[in-house]
Amino acid sequence: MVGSANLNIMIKAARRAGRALVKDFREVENLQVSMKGAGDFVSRADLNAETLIKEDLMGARPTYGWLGEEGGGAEGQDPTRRWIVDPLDGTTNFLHGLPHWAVSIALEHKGQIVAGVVFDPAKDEMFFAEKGAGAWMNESRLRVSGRSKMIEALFATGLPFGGRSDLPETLTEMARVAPACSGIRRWGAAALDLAYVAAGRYDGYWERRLNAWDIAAGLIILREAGGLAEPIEPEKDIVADGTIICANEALFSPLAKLVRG
Ligand code: 2AM
Ligand code: CA
Ligand code: CA
Ligand code: CA
Repeated sequence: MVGSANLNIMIKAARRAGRALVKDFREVENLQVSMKGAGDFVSRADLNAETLIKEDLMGARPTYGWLGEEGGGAEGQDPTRRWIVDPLDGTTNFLHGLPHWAVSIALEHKGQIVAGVVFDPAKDEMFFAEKGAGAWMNESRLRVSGRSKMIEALFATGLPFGGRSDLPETLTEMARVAPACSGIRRWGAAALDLAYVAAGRYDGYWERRLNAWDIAAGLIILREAGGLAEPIEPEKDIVADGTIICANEALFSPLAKLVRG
């Protein structure tokens, strides 16, 4: 697919940050790590990757606003456009030497996500989408799975990490979903969970307490691949509420019903 200029800027930025992250990942034991809160780690790799991405994106589009996990937010001269960036989604995996983490970059226009890139450098998988142009992984078009039987479905979720009060809710949801499906995975990188539903690897995914930078890019990739997504409480907004249930068309309702209880 031939992407827009902005998409190409995003892909280039994700690749550059990805190269830096791969170097840090090879020597992860030497990384400086600090704690932002209970169970919430940040390393020099997260910070360095965000600096590189910001340099590329703000260098190319200096009037856009910015929201990054590590750098906070800033309104731009153009208040209608904003980059939403998680420089390293899956920091805990990264710090444990598990090759399951990604760079997540989204572009928002007038409150809507119009483009998203989720890059997994360890597997060289570049997931991307633009509004109305479909979703892709490297050269392949993405499509959510065609499975329609709950008992054959593989779902993903995220378990609340240290210090979060919503662990009981997620455990209760898992207790309802697990007996009805063929398995639940919990890999700890929300952006990849969404990209994997888009790619038909998982049939669905749900999680609570996510931030805009965890889901903005993955969400447009999922929707452009034909996936359905709603917040856990249907009248809310996914990004604002930070909760999500998503799946292919056939499995969305049965999964949502079990998650919502
Ligand atoms: P992160 O690695 O960028 O922090 C896993 O279910 C999701 O939750 C990931 O997207 C992960 O993103 C995020 N996450 C894990 N621990 C977190 C924490 N302590 N605070 C905020 N988000 C966290
Ligand atoms: Ca983090
Ligand atoms: Ca994240
Ligand atoms: Ca992060």
